[in-house]
Amino acid sequence: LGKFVWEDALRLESQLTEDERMLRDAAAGFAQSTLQPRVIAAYRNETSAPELFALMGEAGLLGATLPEEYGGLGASYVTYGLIAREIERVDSGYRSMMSVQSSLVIYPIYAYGSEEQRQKYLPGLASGALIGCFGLTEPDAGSDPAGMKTRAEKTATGYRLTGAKMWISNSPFADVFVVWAKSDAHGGKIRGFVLEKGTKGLSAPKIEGKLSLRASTTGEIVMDGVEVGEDALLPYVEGLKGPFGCLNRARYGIAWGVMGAAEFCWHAARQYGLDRKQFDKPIAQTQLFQKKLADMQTEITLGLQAALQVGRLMDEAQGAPEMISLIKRNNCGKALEIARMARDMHGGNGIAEEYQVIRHMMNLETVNTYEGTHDIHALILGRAQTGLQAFF
Ligand code: TGC
Ligand code: FAD
Repeated sequence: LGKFVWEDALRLESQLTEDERMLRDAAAGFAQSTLQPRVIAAYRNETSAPELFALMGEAGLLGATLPEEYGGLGASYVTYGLIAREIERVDSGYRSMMSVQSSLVIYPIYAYGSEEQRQKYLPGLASGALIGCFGLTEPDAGSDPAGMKTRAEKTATGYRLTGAKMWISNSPFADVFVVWAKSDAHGGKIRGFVLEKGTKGLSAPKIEGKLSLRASTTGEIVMDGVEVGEDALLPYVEGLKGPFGCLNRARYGIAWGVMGAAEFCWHAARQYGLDRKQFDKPIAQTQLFQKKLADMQTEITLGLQAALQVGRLMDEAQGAPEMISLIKRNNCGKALEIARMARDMHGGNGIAEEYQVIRHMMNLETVNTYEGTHDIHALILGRAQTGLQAFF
């Protein structure tokens, strides 16, 4: 009979390649040495940290799946997931900064961009010299992005963009803005545009007062007649499948990432239960406490196995969007429950920043909502099994 390792119950470790383990260890080293020491104060003070992009780039954490010729590592989707897990073990906001840059900015420029656009932006984005953001959501179009109002009108030399995007990660300090707009010149179809900071009419005010994801900076994108050349259009995609192609990758990374946050909370709760005594015994020696630990261990182990399976399928170009909805929805929901449970198991200390579980809990409320809410992914899965559309 084999040995049972409590923190790796189904031996995920043995299912990874040597390369995957090596890149995962490098990401874990970066996350613990560079991100962990700053996160408590960054969250408390809602600190903007654009300088982290260059550090992440140097550590090879941006655009990991991008081919080497454009500045990436040419790594597998499993590796990308493992990186997300290590960063989110520290904070969902830092993982957000990384995944927007990798899946929502680098990916569309690589997949839908011209060779000139690839050469112009990708090396800088992969090194972190350039910071990107992704504008899909609007004040009146969140779960239903087809309802967007942002318009691109044709001009003699290119396009004029008018509209507003809301809740955009990284936008206040972004250099490169991938935005989605309905284009009159393309029969009102949704098209992607790459805008650059400093262009007349483009601004990105910061959204203040978030009580979740405070280590990541979020803003609006205001486009007041922003004029760009023909070369700003992403030529090779049309319609909602453009932004959704990017979201597939980001949602997949989130499914791994939230398991990192959940693992942090689980391990912290276990240790706290071993150290803390009430009624003359460690609270970890009570049945209720152990049941909670068993539930955490079970859900995390299953969530990681599911993420690994989807990653392997993506690496074989066999991943389907509905598989990604399943793991994004379930892993976010379970991670949020685990963080709330860990908060409870820490008693009063659970609300203190020093113990960190309440920060993860607050962050996971955002992660459960963005990139398709928990319920929107249920509707995607409901449609896939009934053939019936329940959105409207
Ligand atoms: P629907 O009719 O289903 O589809 C329209 C077109 O899009 C195609 N499509 C997809 N293509 C690739 N991958 C997918 N996952 C796709 N889903 C749909 C579809 O084939 C169709 O193509 P075509 O060629 O026939 O036109 O669209 P719908 O309007 O009914 O949408 C329904 C719904 C609810 C599924 C969708 O709108 C949705 O997923 N809503 C959630 C919105 C969302 O996820 N927003 C995310 C914003 S970005 C963000 O949150 C970043 S936070 C990141 C961070 O900080 O880490
Ligand atoms: P709504 O769509 O208004 O949803 C409100 C509630 O109604 C939810 O519970 C939802 O599940 C429910 N609901 C909606 N439609 C239905 C339906 N048909 N049936 C049943 N229930 C329904 N967006 C970007 O484009 N880029 C970013 O970088 C980005 N970063 C973000 C960062 C943060 C911190 C946050 C909070 C959000 C970010 N978003 C970003 C936006 C995010 O994707 C949206 O908030 C999300 O898609 C939900 O849209 P909404 O907020 O408009 O909520």
